[in-house]
Amino acid sequence: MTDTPVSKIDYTEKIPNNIDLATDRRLQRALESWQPDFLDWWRDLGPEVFGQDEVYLRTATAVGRDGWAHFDYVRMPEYRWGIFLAEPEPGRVISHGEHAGQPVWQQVPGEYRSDLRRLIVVQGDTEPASVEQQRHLGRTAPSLYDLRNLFQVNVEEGRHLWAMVYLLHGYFGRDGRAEADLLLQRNSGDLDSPRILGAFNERTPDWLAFFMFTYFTDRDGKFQLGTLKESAFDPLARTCTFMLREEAHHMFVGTTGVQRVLERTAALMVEHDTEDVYPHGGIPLDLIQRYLNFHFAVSMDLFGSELSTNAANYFSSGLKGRWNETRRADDHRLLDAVAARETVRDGRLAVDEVPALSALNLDLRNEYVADCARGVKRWNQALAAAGLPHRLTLPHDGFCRRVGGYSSAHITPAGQLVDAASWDRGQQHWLPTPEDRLRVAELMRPVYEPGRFAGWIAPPPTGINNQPVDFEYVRIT
Ligand code: BYC
Repeated sequence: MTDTPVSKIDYTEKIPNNIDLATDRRLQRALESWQPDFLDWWRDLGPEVFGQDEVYLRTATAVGRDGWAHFDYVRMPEYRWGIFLAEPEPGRVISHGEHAGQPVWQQVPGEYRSDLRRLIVVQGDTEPASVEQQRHLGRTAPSLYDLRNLFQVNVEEGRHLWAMVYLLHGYFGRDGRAEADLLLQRNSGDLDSPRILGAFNERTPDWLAFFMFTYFTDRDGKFQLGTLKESAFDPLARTCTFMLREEAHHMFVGTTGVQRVLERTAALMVEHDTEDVYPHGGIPLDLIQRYLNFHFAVSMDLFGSELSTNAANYFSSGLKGRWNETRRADDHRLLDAVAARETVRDGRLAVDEVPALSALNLDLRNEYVADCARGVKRWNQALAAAGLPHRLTLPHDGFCRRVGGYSSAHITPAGQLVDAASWDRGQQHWLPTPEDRLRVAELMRPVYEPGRFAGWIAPPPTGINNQPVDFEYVRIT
């Protein structure tokens, strides 16, 4: 394995990279033999239909902070998926855990091999899963602008898969190669061979679900990558640092997507003086809230249990840090620290004190919830700007959970513990109903004329890469 990366990305290679792949023949051969399987998977389970169409896409050309991307028309199967790591940080030392202060590792220590592999596999599994979940959405895009954003997200999730496969092939030998093959064999929603984490087996059937997914579920990606970026295993840290740069656009798609839906809904509510905007071609606010509740809850499950010895071990051994680890003003070891955890006790919600080291999934989840709340605040400003008193809210952390301490109880969005009968009665008000799904599906008609937008969503204020909003973002042949 070479440890001397170059910052410029070499596009003359079969697999573009900035890791000097040509000097490591074994790794190069391994990756080149995986590449056709990836392309087969992309053809079979990647975006439907659009193989010959030209899409105005961003491709990474360097890994520095500025000017790292190039925009041009690309046929998606010809997209240059590659392996890009952020620049090495000279003298970087481990930021947390029992090895804090020691130099970071360029190779995988034997004792952490299986834990590290597990983390990389779980991360890698989510990337192709999301592409599979979004496979059909191109048929019903509300505009060429949105269609292009969907494809940008898809090709970059494909690249993030490459990022994890590079680590598996480069550092985990034969079992790493076997895991890389399995990443293409498990599929979202497959009964026999599902994706590893729950949210990645849910459907993303329509564009409202897509925007909620990119807001809530991609945001789990942002926070998990933020902890892996602190890893003592430097190749993983540098890989995740660069992935986070691409991830920012995915956050943008979710935040602005929901915002534009809301703006349109608000405009229709004001224009027709009614909450029932569906007959006027809009998505009603209460339905948007139910989608929000669902996507928030399944994304909260992605953080695992509030108390987790896995999480404690990952932290102590240096494999996974905390969000903003280096900016935290504590000892970065947490041996005596405590944290507050809400739990269900004797039929009530109660807060207790737990060892901080065991509560690291909760620590990350709390950071995530605070970040989610910022978006909701922004969306509510759109409602306020339209002169409406209505507001969206994040449900309680315990709402509709299948993982962790809340999963044994029924908790309403407002945070009330209820019995099974009340839960069953309430569900139709709190979670998308079959009728909601049908109504949204009815509105999902493709609009593929430059500058035109479906009636349920407002146009964005600006285009991509300084192009006008009515730019031909996808040339459909
Ligand atoms: N569904 O000790 P616990 C992204 C399993 S998203 C099913 O509480 P731990 C992206 C768990 O694996 C970011 N199973 O969990 C977004 C464990 O199983 P084992 C993805 C679940 O280990 C959008 C057992 O339950 N990256 O990038 O502390 C588009 C006990 O659990 C679930 C990562 O997640 C679930 N929801 O924490 C594209 C980072 N939750 O080991 C991309 C890497 C838990 O006993 N992963 N389980 O068989 C991790 O750090 C941890 O594995 C987790 C779980 C945070 C996921």
